[in-house]
Amino acid sequence: MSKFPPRVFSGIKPSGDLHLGNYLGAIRRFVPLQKTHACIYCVVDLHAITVWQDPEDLKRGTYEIAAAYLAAGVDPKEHIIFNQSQVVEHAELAWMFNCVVRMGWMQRMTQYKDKAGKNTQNVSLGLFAYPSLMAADILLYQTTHVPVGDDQKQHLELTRDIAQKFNNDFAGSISKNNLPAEFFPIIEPVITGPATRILSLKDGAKKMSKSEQSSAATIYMLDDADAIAKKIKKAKSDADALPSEVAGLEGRLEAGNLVGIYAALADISKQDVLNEFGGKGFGTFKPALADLAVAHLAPIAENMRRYLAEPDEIETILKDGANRARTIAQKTMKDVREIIGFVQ
Ligand code: AQP
Repeated sequence: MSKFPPRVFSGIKPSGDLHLGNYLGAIRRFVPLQKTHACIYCVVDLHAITVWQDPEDLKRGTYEIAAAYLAAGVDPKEHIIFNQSQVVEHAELAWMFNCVVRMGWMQRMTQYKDKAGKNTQNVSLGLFAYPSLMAADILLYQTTHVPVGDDQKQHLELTRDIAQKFNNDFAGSISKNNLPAEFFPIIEPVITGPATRILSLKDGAKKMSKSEQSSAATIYMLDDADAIAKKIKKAKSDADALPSEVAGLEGRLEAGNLVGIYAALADISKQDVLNEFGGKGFGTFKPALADLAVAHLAPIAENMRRYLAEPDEIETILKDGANRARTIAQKTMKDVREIIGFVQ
């Protein structure tokens, strides 16, 4: 068992409008973890600027993500909600990790390859170094568990490698400073449930994403009931009835996606969904999914709008969260500077 107290860290970047994938893959799963773990939920604005962000949109996105955390049920008093740029230690530790991580490790990151595409000479250095910053976000708080969607799995594996390499590279200094040999924890990814990868409603080969251009492909958290129902009814599907066993969804990406969304919203398994809808066509299933999605998401959107109408309240919550996060971060960084050999 890990000697570290159970602590959760996760974040979402304000790089566009928050969508159902962010909600089901991450935010929805943040809430129950509050019962068993000390949780730190961050708006990772330093990550957002790895691609160009209009300053006004960046601010708006930051409020929106904080509002979504609150509306979904994260308790900012018992736990911590803050935006990353208010705790400068994230950037400091990321620099140190840039000097630990190897180029070859970073070059293998598929998210970088996908985002850079053929444009590798013209994307920011920050986009390439993104996984070091993510490792710093997590390890700064000696986090043990990280709930994320499936697309972040490779970055979490890299975080484990960075922690391991740091612990090994500095083993002598860690011991000389009377610190535990496992200075940084080897984190556990929490990638569970039926909705770890929500797909575009228009193309099952792509994940639902903030940077998707087609709004018909994406359910946004602030969509109204009408828009949600329309998008689900027009979502790409196929001509066959739903199977009665999960194995029957193999190779039917769009059908599997819609069944996964239903399961996640109803908090049941995909098999439970098929027990109810197996043998039925999309003419029956889509309206039922639309009703469920509206019933679940509309109250959250309403709650988000209430928070968004009070930006001062959000700012107070973020500032208070940042103050508490900083206290933990400063303690870690004091030890890290000592371990590395910086005079302080
Ligand atoms: N489609 C998805 N299905 C399930 N989980 C998802 N997540 C993102 N998309 C899906 C999870 O949401 C959390 C926050 O993601 P992020 O904001 O850090 O960046 P991302 O994964 O790159 O998300 P986007 O929406 O696709 O943003 P852009 O287009 O700006 O890159 C993470 O836990 C992620 O796994």
